[in-house]
Amino acid sequence: MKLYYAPGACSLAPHIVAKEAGLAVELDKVSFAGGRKTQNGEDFYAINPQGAVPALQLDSGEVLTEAQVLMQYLAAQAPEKKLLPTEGFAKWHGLETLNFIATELHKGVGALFKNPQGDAREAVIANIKNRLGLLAGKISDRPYLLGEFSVADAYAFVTLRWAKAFKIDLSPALEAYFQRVQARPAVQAALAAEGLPAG
Ligand SMILES: N[C@@H](CCC(=O)N[C@@H](CS)C(=O)NCC(=O)O)C(=O)O
Repeated sequence: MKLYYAPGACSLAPHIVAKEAGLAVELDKVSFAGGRKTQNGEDFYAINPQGAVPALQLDSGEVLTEAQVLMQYLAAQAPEKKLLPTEGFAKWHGLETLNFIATELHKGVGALFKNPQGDAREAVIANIKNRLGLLAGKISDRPYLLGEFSVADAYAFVTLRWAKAFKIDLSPALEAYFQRVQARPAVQAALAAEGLPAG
């Protein structure tokens, strides 16, 4: 399998999941500057017409996109690692949590990459603060979002990393959660492989 990624982008989440799952995944870095080229100079639009990372190329040659789907696929390749509940209501709660992260946090915090100004920026930041409060409520007093570590934590971690980079203060509970996820060896390994410092 090959994961197309950009350092620190949402592709970091499936990268962490691959490491947590112990799967051998080749990395291919996509450059956003000067057109979307892979590190071998291929046209990334030919792999994902949206031009967005992450994309996962399977050994069959098929390509999967959409971060939360990649993470579900990777988790399913190593069921013994229990990276996402697959039974009962816990399964639906896990999917609910992933969708919340994708649509509210990934796209919510990600809006700051478009560099909104003035009132528009204030509105984006107010929305992010509200959604971070909701995230903290979902974690509550548990170590991880679904109780045990899951792909949802890898995804939430990436969006919290962005929030911190944009100087949005995390509550003490969310900061402790961020540090707990970051301390995991698989997270450290993925950060190092992407050349990223710990936050
Ligand atoms: N719907 C996609 C969106 C992925 C996405 O937003 N990727 C960002 C990086 S975090 C990207 O590649 N942006 C560049 C672009 O879309 O042109 C998913 O959930 O995976």
